[in-house]
Amino acid sequence: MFLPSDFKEKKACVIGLGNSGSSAARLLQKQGFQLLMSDSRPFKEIQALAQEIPQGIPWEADGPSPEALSCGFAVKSPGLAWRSPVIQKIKNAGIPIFSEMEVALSFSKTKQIIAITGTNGKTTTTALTGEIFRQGLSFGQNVYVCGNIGNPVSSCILETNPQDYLVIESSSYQLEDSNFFHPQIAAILNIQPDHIDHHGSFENYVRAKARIFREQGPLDFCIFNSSDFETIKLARECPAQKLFFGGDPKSSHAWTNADKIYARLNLRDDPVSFTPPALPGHHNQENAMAAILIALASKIPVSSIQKALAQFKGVEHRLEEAGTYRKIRCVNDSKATNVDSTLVALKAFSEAHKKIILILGGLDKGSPYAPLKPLISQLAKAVLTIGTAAEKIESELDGVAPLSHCENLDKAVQRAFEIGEAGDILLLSPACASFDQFKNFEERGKRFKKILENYQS
Ligand code: UMA
Repeated sequence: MFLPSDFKEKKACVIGLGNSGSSAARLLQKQGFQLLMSDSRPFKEIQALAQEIPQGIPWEADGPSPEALSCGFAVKSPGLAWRSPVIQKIKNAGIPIFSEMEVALSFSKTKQIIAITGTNGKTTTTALTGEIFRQGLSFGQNVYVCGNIGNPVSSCILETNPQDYLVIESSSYQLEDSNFFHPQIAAILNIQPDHIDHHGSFENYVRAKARIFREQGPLDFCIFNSSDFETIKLARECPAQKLFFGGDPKSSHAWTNADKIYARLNLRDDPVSFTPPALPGHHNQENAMAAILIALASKIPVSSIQKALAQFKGVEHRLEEAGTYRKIRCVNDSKATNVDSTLVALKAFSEAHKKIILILGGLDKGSPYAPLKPLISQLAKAVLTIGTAAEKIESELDGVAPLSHCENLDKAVQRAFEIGEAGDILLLSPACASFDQFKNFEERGKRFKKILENYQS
């Protein structure tokens, strides 16, 4: 456990110059720590990141240097794998390593922590939960939405007060690094194979997810998806009070029926009905069920929950309506960086028989694309491939739908408007990471929306 007082006189080595690293450095600088930031990438590649580094903090490329290896403790960015050479070197030097999230939480004034994980849906559920809390909190209370969603916990932790709430989107990377993380309310939305390259195996990935409830006790809540096999398996080992969504109404705390969500905290209670947000797909109803149960467990008034659900418009880059151009509906799902996420997107358009023009590709993450075959053959008019994964995708999806090798997003969109007709849906849901051609999935999604503007008429 990171106790700031134990390390006050020691120099911190913050590993990784990304979003987490620079936020953690800012936080530690404000707390008076001596610092060195270290990135193992070469200077040329991190020059741009270095511009974000707070003034007065020394940093290095090509790390870790002997200076970094003589620091008193290290703060790890979530994307660095434990078996990466830089982490191994720091470990071998006997330097204690703490995660950005746990270092940040050691400065938290609130213990009211909500954590949401899952292979898919965690960003939407986290954002929706934040909206519900914003509607429902009392005067003087604040909610901070942070974590994997893009604001590191370090970026807001010093603003918190004891009455506030933290709603943390927790990735498997962050959970894997957690040793004392103790959310009062946790939710596991679903678990499908993902990030095997980082964790080494699916089993390790599942074990990382299970850390979300490891420190919980009988006064805490953990929410599980009854229709997700791996999630339900984990529920057996959870020490908190368990709430289930999506199963049989008799044994569930939340379920759907005729476009309504019914929810209750106690199986003996009558359920309250809610209208889910106007977002496509059953998965979004699952996200809403989880957010409603989190809110009920936090005693947020039902009327505030209803209001937030009605106002929620979804999250950028996640099945985001990007406009209609030349009578083709365009949907930006750039956040779909794995096959399962693309499956979720296709299921959201299950009525669109042979109308989907799907852009797939980017940086391959090692999972097979074959699970996409049934839905692609049912729904896709064409598949347009981009990025370094294109050839693998083409060979695995050969014969399922007409395939077009487009190299990049500009060419894919151009091709889509050549073959598309009124009423078609152009869906960017790449099933791949973006790093071969973009900085991140956000840049890919924004680029998609920008390119579409060329097709106004
Ligand atoms: N680096 C090294 N050595 C290495 C590898 C990386 O020095 O061997 C350096 C890189 O050069 C870079 C830094 O580490 O400077 C990157 O650190 P990072 O990968 O932890 O990225 P951050 O910018 O800190 O962003 C992280 C999350 N990224 C990952 O977990 C990969 C962001 O989630 C998160 O929003 C942010 O912290 C704030 O909490 C992104 C993500 O893709 C959205 N997450 C994955 C997902 O959702 O599937 C888990």
